[in-house]
Formats: sequence, C-alpha cells, structure tokens
Amino acid sequence: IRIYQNFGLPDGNEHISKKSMEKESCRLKDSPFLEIHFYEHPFRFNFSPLLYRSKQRERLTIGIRAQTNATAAPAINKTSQEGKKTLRKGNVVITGASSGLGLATAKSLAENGNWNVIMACRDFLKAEKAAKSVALPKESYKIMHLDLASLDSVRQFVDNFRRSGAPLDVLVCNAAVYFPTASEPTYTADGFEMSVGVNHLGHFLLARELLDLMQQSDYPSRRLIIVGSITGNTNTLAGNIPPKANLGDLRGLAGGLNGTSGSPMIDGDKFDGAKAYKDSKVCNMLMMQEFHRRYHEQTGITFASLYPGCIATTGLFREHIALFRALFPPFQKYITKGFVSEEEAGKRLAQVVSDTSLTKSGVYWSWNKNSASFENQLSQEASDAEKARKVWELSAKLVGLQ
Ligand code: NDP
Ligand code: PMR
Repeated sequence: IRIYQNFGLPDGNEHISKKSMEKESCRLKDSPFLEIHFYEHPFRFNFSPLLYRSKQRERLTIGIRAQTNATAAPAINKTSQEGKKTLRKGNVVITGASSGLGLATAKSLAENGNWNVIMACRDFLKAEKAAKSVALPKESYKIMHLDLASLDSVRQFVDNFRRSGAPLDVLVCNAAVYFPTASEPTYTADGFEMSVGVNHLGHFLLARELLDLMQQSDYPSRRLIIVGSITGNTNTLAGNIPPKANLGDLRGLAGGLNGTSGSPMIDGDKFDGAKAYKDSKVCNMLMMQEFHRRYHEQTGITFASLYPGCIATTGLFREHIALFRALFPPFQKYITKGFVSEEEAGKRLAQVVSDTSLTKSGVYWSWNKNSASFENQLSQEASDAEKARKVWELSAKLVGLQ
C-alpha cells in the first residue's frame, strides 16, 4: 500500500478516498524537465503551518500514521501502467516573495506548474495581496510568516516548516532592505544593524537551520540560492560608486554590530546605510561559497548566487529620495543599459531554481545583453576564502550556532 502524507488538508477533506487519490496521481502531465514525466501531487498543496493545530497534524489520509518526511511521496516514481518515471512538484521557499524579484520569481515558478512556492514573508496580508495581484494560481503557493529581523522568528519558521512534514527542495534567500538615506542605524530584534541583520544574519541562520531538511529531500536537484549583487563587487563600475563595499578586518561584526560595544558596520567604521547594504551583499556572496566548500561534496546540494540585473523599479529603493526613484529607472534603461524588468529578473532567478543547465555549485550567475546566463567573476573581497571562513564563524556566533 502506498502511503501518502497529508501536509495539512483543510478541514473537510479527510474523506478523500484512496481510489480518488490514485486517480488523481495518474493525471500525467508531460514536462521537458529532466525529460521525464510529472504527475500532480495527489493533494492540493495545502500545508498550513500558520493555521497549524496539533489535531490537524494527526490527520492522515487512508488512516495511516505518517510522522516524518520519509513517508512523503518519493520525488521520483515509476507509474504502474506505463513504467514511465514521474517527478513530484518541487517545494521552493522564497524569502521576501511579497514584492519585486521574489514575487516575480514566485510567479514564474508557479506558472510553470512544477513547483509549490512557499512565500516566506514578514507581512502576511501584503503577501496575500501581492500573490493575488499577479494572479498566482491558488494551489501553487502558500504564505508562511518569516521576519528576518528576528532570530526567534527565523527559528519559528524553521520549526513550522519541519512540522508541516513537507520536503524542502530549494531555498531562495532573496529578501533584503536598503537604507541609503538613513543618518542613524536601526536594529533588529537581536540588536544587529538592520541591513546586515536582515540581508545576511537572518538568512545565514535560516539556511544553516534548513540545510539538513534539504539534505534529506530526495528531489533530484536541491539548491540553496542566495541573491547577491553587482554593487557588492568592486571589480565592476557599479561596485565602484561610493560608498564601496568593504568588510575590513571584520571588527564591527566581531563586536556584534550593535553600536554600543562597537560599530554597527562590519568594518568597524561609522554608520553608512548604502555601504551596510553593499557589505551585506558581499556577505551573501561569501556565504554561498562557504556553504559550497563546506557542504557541496557531502550533501550534493547546489549552492549558487546571482546578480539578476538592475531591477530599478522594485521596493528596494523605497527609502531613497523621490528624485532618485524617478531618475534611477530611465538612467539604468538608457544610460547604463543595465535595467531589467521585474518579470525578466524573476525568470532569471527561476532559472537558477529549476533549470537543468544551472546545476553547477559555487557559481555566481549573471546574464548578458541577450539574456543568456554565464558564470561571472566575483571581486577579490567577495571571493576571499579566508574572509568567508571568518565571516561564517563570527556570524555563527552571533546567531547562536556556536
Ligand atoms: P523589494 O524591496 O521589492 O523586495 C524585498 C523583499 O524583502 C520584500 O518582499 C520585503 O518584504 C522583504 N523583506 C524585507 N525585510 C524583511 C524581513 N525583515 N523579513 C522578511 N522579509 C523581508 O526588493 P528587490 O526585489 O529589489 O530585492 C530582492 C533581492 O534582489 C534582494 O536580495 C536585493 O539585494 C537583490 N537585488 C536587487 C536589485 C535591484 O536592482 N532591485 C539588484 C541586485 C540584487 P515587504 O514586502 O514586507 O517589504
Ligand atoms: Mg548604479 C553599468 C553600470 C551600472 C550598473 C549595472 C548599476 C547597477 N549602476 C551602474 C552605474 C552607476 N550607478 C553610475 C555610473 C552611477 C553614478 C551616477 C550610479 C549610481 C547609483 C546609485 C546612487 N547606482 C546605484 C545607486 C543606488 O543607490 C543603488 C545601490 O547602490 O543600491 C545598493 C544603485 C545600483 N546601481 C546598480 C544596481 C543594481 C543598483 C542597486 C541595487 C543593488 O545592488 O542591489
């Protein structure tokens, strides 16, 4: 007897019979992915940790107790009738999927039909409205609460995800904040300067805590993607616009970035919001490589970063002055020609999530003028292995992993 796990069917759906499930599971849908065939998961993607109730956890289809991921339908199945290989939908968590790049990526993946998108967002209502505004198919996404400005919230998210029993196949660390005009730093719940706290430390804890779940997944290509940027790379023109990224000797990071026992900046200097963002992106790119060095061989997980292009219209620039917000898109469109639409950038990140040609680990992807992907070079600092090791260790200490 095949055991299907219920990832949290809504009340009233327990009556689904084994027969109807099997009928559903045989609805084959051709897909070019891996040149094998997909079947739709026998259930609507409907795990709901936010509405989680212990009672619900006990409810299992066909009366069989399923306690761990091991009981989830295997990623690849052989169908009985045709002997063809089938692949279940992948589960992808995208942080900050309530706007900009994250939302566009969610849309691209949800529309291709092979992904369950978990939108990990700090504002549930905003995320729901955003999903509706781009007409995400109802069954293709779920929203889970995640505030990267609180380590407790990160741990709660991980706990909720684990309890859902769903396998985790791809994690996209996409959320970010940018405070270019702030004269004073703001801080996360744990007292870290906000840009590095959210963009780097929150994601660092999230990724570390979810790694074993990804390792357990039987999905053919598991990936951890951390969004980077050109502006953290001083080997480019964009990366040379002041203030430039520079982590220095990491003395501020070692001091906890709290501005009381040291500096809120990684390099120990005085606060600069634009630099803090660029520094956080350097950390993102360094951590992708450090994950690769530490875990790729052992786990088979692909670790990747990317610069999706200049998506000059997103909410990232919401704190910038009005004049900047008005001029930045045409400047990028007509002068630098680095502009990409949210839709195009979403397709690019979706490629890094699911394209079979982008499985190489340890790579920082970029796209050329014809929108073709290529492995890009990181700056000296963003590829400094010794610095990566130190950032890893100091960050682990700050988020309570050591
Ligand atoms: P947006 O501001 O549109 O999206 C950022 C997302 O992060 C939003 O969904 C936001 O949530 C979320 N977020 C912010 N703070 C938190 C938090 N504390 N917890 C959880 N989520 C949070 O910006 P973009 O789409 O432009 O940025 C996405 C990524 O792309 C970032 O990593 C950025 O560095 C990168 N990038 C962007 C470029 C660009 O040109 N725009 C270029 C290169 C890289 P909410 O909706 O609630 O505010
Ligand atoms: Mg930049 C090829 C040139 C290029 C590219 C691809 C970008 C991307 N920018 C380029 C050039 C320039 N920028 C030049 C010549 C200037 C001086 C006029 C310039 C200025 C500028 C500012 C003030 N650019 C900016 C800002 C920001 O506030 C943005 C930023 O640094 O956010 C951190 C930004 C950006 N330019 C980019 C990209 C992708 C950004 C923002 C997003 C990011 O890195 O995440």
